[in-house]
Amino acid sequence: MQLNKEQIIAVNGSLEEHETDFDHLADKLTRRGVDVGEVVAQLAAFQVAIPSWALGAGGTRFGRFSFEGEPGSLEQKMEDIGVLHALTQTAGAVSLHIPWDTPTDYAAVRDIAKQNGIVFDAVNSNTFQDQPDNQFSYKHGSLANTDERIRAQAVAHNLEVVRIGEQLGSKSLTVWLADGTSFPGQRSFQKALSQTEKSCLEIYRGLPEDWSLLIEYKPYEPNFYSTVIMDWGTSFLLANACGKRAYTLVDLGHHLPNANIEQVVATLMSKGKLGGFHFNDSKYGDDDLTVGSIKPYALFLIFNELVYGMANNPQNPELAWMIDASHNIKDPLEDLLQSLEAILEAYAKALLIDQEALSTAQLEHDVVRCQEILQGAFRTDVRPLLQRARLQGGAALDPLSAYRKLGVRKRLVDERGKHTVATGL
Ligand code: PSV
Ligand code: MN
Repeated sequence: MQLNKEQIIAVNGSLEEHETDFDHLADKLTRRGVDVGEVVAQLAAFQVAIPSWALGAGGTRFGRFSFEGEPGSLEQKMEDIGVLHALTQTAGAVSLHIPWDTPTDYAAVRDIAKQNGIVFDAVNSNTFQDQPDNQFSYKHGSLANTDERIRAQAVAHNLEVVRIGEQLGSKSLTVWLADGTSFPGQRSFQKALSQTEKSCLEIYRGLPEDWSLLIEYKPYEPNFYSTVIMDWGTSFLLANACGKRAYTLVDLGHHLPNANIEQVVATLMSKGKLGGFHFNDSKYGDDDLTVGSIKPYALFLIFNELVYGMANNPQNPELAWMIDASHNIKDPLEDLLQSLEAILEAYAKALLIDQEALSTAQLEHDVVRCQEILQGAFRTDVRPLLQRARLQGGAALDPLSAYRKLGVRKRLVDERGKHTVATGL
């Protein structure tokens, strides 16, 4: 299924209310010294990759409730991303997880991507689940395993993922390791870290010259006592050990409670080592909830650091942006539309921060003013700016309501049936 521009324009209907709201906001912001055209252009340019594993229903270890009309193949997943992109003009990339979404027909997948204006972002390896054709099990680890043969199998898998990504135009590999322990004494921390470093180096050395390695971290889960790459510091250390094109990837859900993620972002960017970002939200742990559904102010503060870093830290590469969520009870496409909106809202608000005034207030130790500047931007209703950016690209005024009015889910169920099951967690 593909949505075309005419359908979207028709469903947008009258733009009168939008124009009134936009003009009112633009006047206000212009008086505050904001270059509104520039903010709209930055919003229009912002693209977030959709993970191939998040288009069907997710689940928990207690069960999974299927969602009707789920994409049953990679081609159908690409079509779903095409729908998101047509509605928002923000979802112009896909991030594949291998082997969940190994293409069977590369030409067909490239074709669908082209038709829908989608590029291939980072490819993700999977050494946290055993595969039928694996000689060895990852039950006791992969890149950190005590058994050299298992480490070699895991390294070879990562390089195979790179070969797959090369055929699609990807330029980075994301490694997330489940390696760790559930019980004290189960494994030597120091040996596990040094094995992991060696394995990462082997992967890094096997990358094409224009590729980068993104190293994700997570403090616990599926192991509950320790994780080998537990935090940004460990990831940073491994990235440094690998070389220039290895970076840390921040997943918002991969921190212990109350971690100051905005400071993590600032530290990594100032050292030129923040390579990628996985958006989601959480209340307790790696909950993988809709972006901005629990802590929108924290997301805004993170974007403040990202905006500052993108403008002032040229040593940091362009970031690989991705949503990493699990859609357990909502329609996955609706959930992703909500996440995309929340990301752009936080970005837009961060772009409104008067960085010069903030810097002056900081120099003057005017703490109250510092807070007022941040909260003034946060309290602004920026939705007319998002709407304008979308309209300029031929997307929907209100993507979620357009999705419903166009009856997308019903059409997908009619095409695919009620019982297809998408791959992923
Ligand atoms: C792990 O929790 C993670 O965040 C990694 O990015 C995985 O590749 C992804 O989720 C999917 O399970
Ligand atoms: Mn992630």
